[in-house]
Amino acid sequence: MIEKVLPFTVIGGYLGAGKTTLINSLLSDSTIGRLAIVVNDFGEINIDESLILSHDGDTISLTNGCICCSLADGFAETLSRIKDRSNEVDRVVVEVSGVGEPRKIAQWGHTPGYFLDGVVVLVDTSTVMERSEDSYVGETICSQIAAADLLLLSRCDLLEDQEIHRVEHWLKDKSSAMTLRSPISAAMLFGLEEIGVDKNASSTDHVSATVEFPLSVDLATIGIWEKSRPSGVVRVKGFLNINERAESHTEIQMCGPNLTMRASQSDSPKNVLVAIATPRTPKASVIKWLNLLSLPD
Ligand SMILES: Nc1nc2c(ncn2[C@@H]2O[C@H](COP(=O)(O)OP(=O)(O)OP(=O)(O)O)[C@@H](O)[C@H]2O)c(=O)[nH]1
Ligand SMILES: [Mg+2]
Repeated sequence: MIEKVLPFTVIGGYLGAGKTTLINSLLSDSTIGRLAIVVNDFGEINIDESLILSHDGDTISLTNGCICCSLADGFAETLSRIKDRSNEVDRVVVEVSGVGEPRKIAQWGHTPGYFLDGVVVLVDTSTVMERSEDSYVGETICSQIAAADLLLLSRCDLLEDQEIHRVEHWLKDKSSAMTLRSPISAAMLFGLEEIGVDKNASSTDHVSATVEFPLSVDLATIGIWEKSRPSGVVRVKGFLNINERAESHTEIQMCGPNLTMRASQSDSPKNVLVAIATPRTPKASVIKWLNLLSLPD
């Protein structure tokens, strides 16, 4: 039997940037499966009492199948407890302390039984440029930003478009990660809908393209394809038969700039990739890019 491996997503960002707000929105989204949320302290998340099924010391079980775990006993112990319940959970999401280093926490995503799905860093659009120059906290903020695979801009609702553009432009110098404005759908954040499910069910404005591949693909072709990703593409997920990995069907995950490949645990025999791009990305460019994988050498 193949051991279940849980995706591990890190949510970082400076104090008050919006990490818990994002996590609360994930907990109320029924489309993304059963989450194990890891937080320093339960006080940080605002769990609706009526959703609590049971509270057992360091774990709260919710009626929607999600669990919340406090880090009271440290990461090793908490991840071991979640692994014991891996049949009840589909993914792990960790909120990093506002002054913590997301990249360090991301290392726990390499614990056996888990794989690192990505580091999402919340950025308070209204203060980040000013705070980044603060002699006390500037370094922390810049290093959090540099650790991101995906940057999520919060408080855009309070700002003019021009100010948001200014921050987006500024971030380009600090990080090569994709930048999106919050709120985004949970499906978007996690690489979304399973293959075969209604592809229009994800965020309305984002561009989604699906391509099936009749033949298996070389690793060298994947290397070239990865480097030519159109800038709007933020997420790719799916399955491929890869010549050099002929022993198994391979699951492909791309979150921001990171490409991950691992043996598929799905029964799906399809070779198919779904790519999601930011609004206004020409769909044709996304399809053309996916099709690079089926070009002859
Ligand atoms: N207007 C607005 N308020 C937001 C947004 N995101 C978060 N907030 C508010 O900002 C405050 C802090 O948000 P949290 O989600 O608790 O921030 P956090 O990053 O978890 O904070 P710490 O855990 O203390 O580091 C709360 O009052 C939120 O309601 C946003 O996009 N727009
Ligand atoms: Mg918080």
